Amino acid sequence: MWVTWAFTVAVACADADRDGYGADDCDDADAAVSPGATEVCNGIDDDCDGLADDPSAADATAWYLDTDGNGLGNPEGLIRACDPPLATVPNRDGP
Ligand SMILES: [Ca+2]
Ligand SMILES: [Ca+2]
Ligand SMILES: [Ca+2]
Ligand SMILES: [Ca+2]
Repeated sequence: MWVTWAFTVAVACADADRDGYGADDCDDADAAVSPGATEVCNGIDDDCDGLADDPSAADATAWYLDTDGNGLGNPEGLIRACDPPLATVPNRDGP
């Protein structure tokens, strides 16, 4: 009897938000956050890789390094990020 009770409690604690992830869920209070979730730009670490809004985010934007400061980025200086990195612009020189 005790064993059954302990097992039930353990399972409940292992996946409180019922998203299918237990001990490896970095936010067990939010079903939208789990190692199987997609990273999106929202200020939180959706996919539990330790980085919030990392460049792999599904809706990250392309930014271009503007090394000469003319307001147009270098096409080779492409950076994907949620927020504009330092010295980058959302447009680029050339084609
Ligand atoms: Ca969970
Ligand atoms: Ca979760
Ligand atoms: Ca992440
Ligand atoms: Ca995020």
